[in-house]
Amino acid sequence: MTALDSQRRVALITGVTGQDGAYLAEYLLGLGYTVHGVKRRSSSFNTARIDHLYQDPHSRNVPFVLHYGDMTDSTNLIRLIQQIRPTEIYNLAAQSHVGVSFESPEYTANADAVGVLRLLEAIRILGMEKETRFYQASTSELYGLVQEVPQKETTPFYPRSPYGVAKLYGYWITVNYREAYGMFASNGILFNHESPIRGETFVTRKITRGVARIEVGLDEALYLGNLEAKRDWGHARDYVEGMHMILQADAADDFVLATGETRSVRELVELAFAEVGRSIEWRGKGADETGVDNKSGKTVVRIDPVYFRPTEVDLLVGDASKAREKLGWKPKTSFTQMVREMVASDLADARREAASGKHSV
Ligand code: NDP
Ligand code: GDR
Repeated sequence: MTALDSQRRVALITGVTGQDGAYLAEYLLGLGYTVHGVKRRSSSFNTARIDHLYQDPHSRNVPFVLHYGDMTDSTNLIRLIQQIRPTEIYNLAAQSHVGVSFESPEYTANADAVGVLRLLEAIRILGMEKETRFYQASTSELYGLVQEVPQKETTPFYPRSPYGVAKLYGYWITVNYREAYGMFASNGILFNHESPIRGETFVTRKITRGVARIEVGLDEALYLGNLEAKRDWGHARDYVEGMHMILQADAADDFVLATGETRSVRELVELAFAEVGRSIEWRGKGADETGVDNKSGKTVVRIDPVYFRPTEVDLLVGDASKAREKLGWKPKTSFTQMVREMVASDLADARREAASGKHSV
């Protein structure tokens, strides 16, 4: 590697059109990186989260470049890495919805497990083991059935979904390539992280968006599944900084990123409604439970069993001491601040939609 090469800061982000991809791309551009992102071909626009990052997509001088690609297509991944010669690869692409993974388990394994292998093999085939650092988006879903609380790097894994099992392969193949070929390949074991650009079907965003739409009069009720599940929810903006820190460490390693606090879905519902001045009274039990808004007396939360999973992860709470001590990483945004930011953003969207008249109640 020449001296000039050692100064190159070129990142390749798979999953750049997703929540974390968008925050990470913005963060790395701010640090002066040239950022290449992989997006999937779609029949409609799928770059809404990153459109603000380039002024003119036709300009040749922008440090942000998008390429078509897919985690299920080895030749495409090899060609992209060969052309771009990234100094850092962030593998964020995945079928990331746990519930959906029960519906599409084979595709989830292909993209989320074998996809990781395809990227690692591409680095090896191209002889870039010493040139490229690799980040794998591992997950607290690896812990699954509770073995230890709080969960840390040494806690045994027991995944509870096709998604979790696919990610388990991704975790271990990353460790294996590090050990077998001396690659700088690290796992970030990230607990749930959310934001105003979180996908609308994950429970946090579904709740904040639902609350906003009920408040504005676009919807009447929010339909949810298991209210008792507990998660350690942080803000995506803080977590992408941790991803970058993981690749700047002296040696490749695996790190938990988490807040250390846990809350139930029920508490999240109550907090989000409180943001618009409503309090919820719970009535009934199980699938017949409802949440009644004390202000209007209307039922605003209902249970739909379709959202229950065949096997559930009941309790996640992470211990990020290793990341704090070795990387200096800690989360900056509180749970309440994050929910407030999400409700405010969804309220603005709902008000725009209501004003445009393009809605059906
Ligand atoms: P999103 O679902 O928001 O984004 C996933 C991204 O992957 C999207 O850009 C999506 O493209 C892309 N993608 C999906 N399948 C393929 C494929 N076959 N080929 C290429 N790209 C594909 O997820 P997040 O941003 O929330 O998460 C990022 C990563 O971190 C994921 O791997 C997720 O599993 C993992 N993770 C997330 C956590 C969280 O709480 N957010 C916690 C721990 C891990 P498109 O936009 O076209 O759908
Ligand atoms: P999770 O996130 O499965 O933790 O995976 P999600 O927000 O989907 O579910 C969290 C918990 O809420 C319960 N729940 C519901 N979930 C959804 N989606 N919709 C509902 O209506 C609903 N009602 C209750 C779920 O059962 C679950 O217990 C996320 C993803 O980002 C993964 O990619 C990532 O790896 C993990 O976080 C860490």
